[in-house]
Amino acid sequence: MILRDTDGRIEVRPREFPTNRGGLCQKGWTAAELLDHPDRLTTPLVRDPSGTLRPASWDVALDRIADGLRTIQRAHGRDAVAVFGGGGLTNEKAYALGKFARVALRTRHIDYNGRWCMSSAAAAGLRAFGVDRGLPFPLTDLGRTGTLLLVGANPAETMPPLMRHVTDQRARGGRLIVVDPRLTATARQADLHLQPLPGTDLAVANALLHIALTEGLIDREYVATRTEGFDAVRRTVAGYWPAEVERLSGVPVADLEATARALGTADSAMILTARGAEQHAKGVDTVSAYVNLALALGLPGRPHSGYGCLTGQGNGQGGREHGQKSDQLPGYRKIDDPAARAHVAGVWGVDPAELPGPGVPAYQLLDSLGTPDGPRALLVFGSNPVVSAPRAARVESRLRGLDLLVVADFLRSETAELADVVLPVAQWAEEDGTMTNLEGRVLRRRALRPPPPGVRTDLTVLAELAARLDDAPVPATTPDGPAPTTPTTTRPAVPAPRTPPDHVPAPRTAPDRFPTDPRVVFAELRRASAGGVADYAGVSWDRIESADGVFWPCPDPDGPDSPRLFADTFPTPSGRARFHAVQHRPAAEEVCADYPLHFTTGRVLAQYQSGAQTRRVAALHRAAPHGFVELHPDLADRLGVAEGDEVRVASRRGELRAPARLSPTIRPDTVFAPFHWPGAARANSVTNDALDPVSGMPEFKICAVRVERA
Ligand SMILES: Nc1nc2c(c(=O)[nH]1)N[C@H]1C(S)=C(S)[C@@H](COP(=O)(O)OP(=O)(O)OC[C@H]3O[C@@H](n4cnc5c(=O)[nH]c(N)nc54)[C@H](O)[C@@H]3O)O[C@H]1N2
Ligand SMILES: Nc1nc2c(c(=O)[nH]1)N[C@H]1C(S)=C(S)[C@@H](COP(=O)(O)OP(=O)(O)OC[C@H]3O[C@@H](n4cnc5c(=O)[nH]c(N)nc54)[C@H](O)[C@@H]3O)O[C@H]1N2
Ligand SMILES: [Mo]
Repeated sequence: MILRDTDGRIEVRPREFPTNRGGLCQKGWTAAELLDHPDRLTTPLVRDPSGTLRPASWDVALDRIADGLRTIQRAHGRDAVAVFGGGGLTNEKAYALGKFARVALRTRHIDYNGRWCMSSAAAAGLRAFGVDRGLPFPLTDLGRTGTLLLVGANPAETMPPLMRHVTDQRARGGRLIVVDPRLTATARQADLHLQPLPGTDLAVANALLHIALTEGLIDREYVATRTEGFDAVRRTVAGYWPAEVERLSGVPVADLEATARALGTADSAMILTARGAEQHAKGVDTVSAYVNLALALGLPGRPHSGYGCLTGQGNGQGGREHGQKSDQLPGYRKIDDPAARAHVAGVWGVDPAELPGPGVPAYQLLDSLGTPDGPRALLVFGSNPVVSAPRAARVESRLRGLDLLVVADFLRSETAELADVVLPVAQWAEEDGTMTNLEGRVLRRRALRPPPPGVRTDLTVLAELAARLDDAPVPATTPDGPAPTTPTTTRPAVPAPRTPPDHVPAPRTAPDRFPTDPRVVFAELRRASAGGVADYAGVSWDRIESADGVFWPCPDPDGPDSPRLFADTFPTPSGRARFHAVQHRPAAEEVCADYPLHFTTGRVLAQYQSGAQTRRVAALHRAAPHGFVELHPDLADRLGVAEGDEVRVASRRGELRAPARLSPTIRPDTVFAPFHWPGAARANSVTNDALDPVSGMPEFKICAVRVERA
C-alpha cells in the first residue's frame, strides 16, 4: 500500500506490486479510519475494586502488572504466567514477545493465534519438505500454472488481490478447480467445483492419487529420485476406491477423475490449501494427503508448479517463525534442540540451561488458565480469543478465572473487556517494522505518524515490563515522552519474600536487552535466526527497501535470496521430500439424531477475524452488519424457516442465534456461519474444541448441530 499523509490525514492507496498487482481489498482501503476512531484507546485502563475499568497512568498500570506477575510467580512458579500473541504482529514484535516470555518471564507458556490459522499446513510442510514457507514460489507463478486446485480456500472473499493472478491464469487457458462445500464467489469462477461434505478432503485427496496411479499419471522419475516413502502411500491409497469416496464425500467419481486428469496431464499444476482443508482435527494429515498428490505428480520444485498454503493474517508467515509458538525459538528453530538453545541463548546473553522448555499449543493453554495446574496470569498481544477461540464460552470462563489478565490493544476488544489491565498500543501506521508475506518475502512497514499522546508501542511495553520485572532501571527513552534526565532512575524495588522458594526467577534481565527501536530489534532477530530454517541473517531493512522485499532463507547479506525453493533439493536430511501415508477418519463429532446437521464456519468479504477492528468501520459495518446462518432452501423448508428468520444453531457446547440466509449454493446437510461477531451470533459458541494431535489446530470447520427457528 501507499500511505499518504495529506494535511495530517492518512490515506490508503494501492501500490503497483507484483503480489497485489495494484489491488487492495476493502479492508485495506478503510483501515485508516481506525487510526482516529472515537473507540481508540489512548490511556491505560485498570480495573478498580468495584470491577470497573478506569483510566490510569502508565506507571500505575505497568506497576500493577509487574507486581501481579511477580506475586503470582513467587507463589506458583514461573509457568504460572502465560503469553498469547498474534499473527498480525510485526516480525520485530513477534520476536520480542517470544524473547520476553523466555527471558523476562522465564515461562514456557507462550503460544498465539496462528495456532488457529496455519499450524496444520505448517506441520505438514515441515514433515514433507523440511521447511514451512506458505508458498515456495512467488505468487505471480499462479498466473502461469496450467491447473490450479484450491482446496478449502475462498480467496475471492479472503484475499481479493490474489484473484488477479487467477484471472490471469484462466485467461492463459489454465484450469481452475475449487473444493468447497459451498459454491463460493471463488468456486463460481472455477471450471469445476467439487462440493464435498466438510471433513472429507483427506479421502478426496487419496482418491485423486488412487486415480492418478491407475491412469499412469505418476511422475516415476521424480518419485524415484526426489522423494522417499512412496510405497506406503501407494499401498494406502489403493484402498480409496473412487466410488467409495463418492459415497463418503458426495463428490461424483466423474469429477474426481476429471480433477486427477487435469492435474496429472497439465504441463504445470499447483495445489493450494487454506483453512477449509486445514482447520480439522485431522488437518495435518489432510494437508499431507494433498502434498502426497503433489509429490506423486512431480510438482514441487517444477516451474509454475507445486504445493502451497494460503496465509491468513497480515504477518501470518513471519509471525510463525520467530518464537511465538510454544515449541519454537527464532529462525524456526525447535526449543528442545540443544544446538538451537545454545545459539539463541548466546544472542540473548543467557545460559542455555535457563531457557524454558516447550509449552503447549494455544487451545490447551487457554483451556488450562486458572485451573489448579494452569497459569494464573495471561498477557495478550494481538488476539481476541473471546470471539475467535473454539468453544469460546469455555475459554471466556477460563479468562474470567484468572488472577490477572492483561490485554495490549488499540481498541476495547471483547477480550480487553475482561482484562484487569488494558494497555493502549500503537497501530500499523504508527510504528516501523517488517512483515513476511505468504511468499516468504520480508517487507517493510513504515511509520507515517507518531502514536497519539498516551499510546505506546508493543516494543516499549515489553521493555518497560522487563525493566520492572528486573527491578532495574527503566529504558532511557519512551516514545511518548522525553528521555528522563537521569537515565538510571531506579524503580522502587518490590520487597522480596523472606524465604524465596527456589523456583523464584532470579532478577537478571537487563532492560537494554529489550530495545524499543524496531530497527535494533530486527538486527538482533537476524543474528538469532542465522543458521535456522527461516534464516534472515542476510536481510536488512535497506535491502528490503531496495529490492521490493527479500525472500528467506537469505543467510548472506551479499548472497542471493530464495524466491523459489526445491528446484534441486529439499531441506531434509536426505535432500528428498518425504511422503506420509495417511488415512481418512471421521470428524471428531459425527451427526446423530439429536444433532443431525454439519456446521462449518468461515469468513465474509467485509469483516476481518474477530471483527474487533472491522465492526467499527462504518462502510464495512454497512456491508456486513451482523452474523447470519447460511442454509439450503430445502433444509429451510423442512425446518419451517424463511429468509431472515432468526434461527438457533445448537451443538453440545452451546448455541448461536442469527438471521437465516437461504442459499442453494450450500450442501443441504451443512449449515455455515461466519465467525466475526460476538454475543448471540458468536459462531465459536458452537464449534468443537477437538484438536489435531500433531498441530494442535482446533476443528473449526466441522461439528454436529441442530437448527431450529428461534
Ligand atoms: N474478508 C476476510 N479476509 C480474510 C480474513 C477475514 O477474517 N476476512 N482472515 C484472514 C485469515 S487470518 C485467514 S486464515 C484467511 C482464511 O482464508 P480462507 O481459508 O479462504 O477462509 P475461510 O472462509 O475460513 O475458509 C475457506 C472456505 O473453506 C470452506 N470449508 C469449510 N469447511 C470445509 C471443508 O471441510 N473442506 C473444504 N474443502 N472446505 C471447507 C468454507 O466454505 C470457506 O468458503 O483469510 C484471511 N483474509
Ligand atoms: N469458528 C472459527 N473461528 C476461527 C476461525 C475460523 O475459520 N472459524 N479462524 C481462526 C483464524 S485462521 C484466526 S487467524 C483467528 C483470528 O482471530 P483473533 O486472534 O481474534 O484475531 P483478530 O480479530 O485479528 O484480533 C486481533 C486483536 O489484536 C488487536 N491488534 C491488532 N494489531 C495489533 C498489534 O500490533 N498489537 C496489539 N497489541 N494488538 C493488535 C486487534 O485490535 C484485535 O483486537 O481466528 C480463528 N478463529
Ligand atoms: Mo488466520
